[in-house]
Amino acid sequence: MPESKRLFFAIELPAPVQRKIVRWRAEHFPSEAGRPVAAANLHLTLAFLGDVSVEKQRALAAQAGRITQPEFTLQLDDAGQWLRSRVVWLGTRQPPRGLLQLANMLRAQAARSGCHQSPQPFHPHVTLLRDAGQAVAIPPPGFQWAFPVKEFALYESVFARGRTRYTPLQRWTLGNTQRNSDEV
Ligand code: 3AM
Repeated sequence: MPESKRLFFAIELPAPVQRKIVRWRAEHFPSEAGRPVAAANLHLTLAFLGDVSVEKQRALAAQAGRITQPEFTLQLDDAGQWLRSRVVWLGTRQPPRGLLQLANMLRAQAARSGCHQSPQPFHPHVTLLRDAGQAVAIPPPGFQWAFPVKEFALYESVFARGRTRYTPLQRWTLGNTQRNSDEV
């Protein structure tokens, strides 16, 4: 069988934000609320690709490299639970246009490359707890954690020894308007 990897595009969270999230989660959710996502795995998914061959990975990476999108600021100021997917999440009340455009482009490129895309609209979120099948009280986020997003990454998801680990394989810088201005 040809080698394939389970891949997705995502935004990495700065380590200090990951630490703040973990502290906030520990203060507000009992351990039975769900399975906490490890601090280093906290991310915001842009497009899920599924199991991808080496050739398709190369093609998707080449297409991602052609995206020219401005940087934006992401403000985590919302929280909620989706009972159907059994997750508790953090999100943003007003997703920046740059975030939505970036996700839409990556999702469209993935669909054109034959990666099945969910028909659900993109709901930017950072998953905090999985297997959260019982409704839990979601405290109003008493924070507005904002950070600049200057790049996005292609991640591999590996499940080994009972643990899932997300590893960034490749990164692309946002705000690369050089190419645009070259074309003018
Ligand atoms: O950002 P989150 O953690 O919600 O749920 C999985 C995770 O998203 C999602 O891809 C991210 C990295 O694993 N995911 C897993 N399987 C999926 C699927 N079949 C999926 N998203 C859509 N369809």
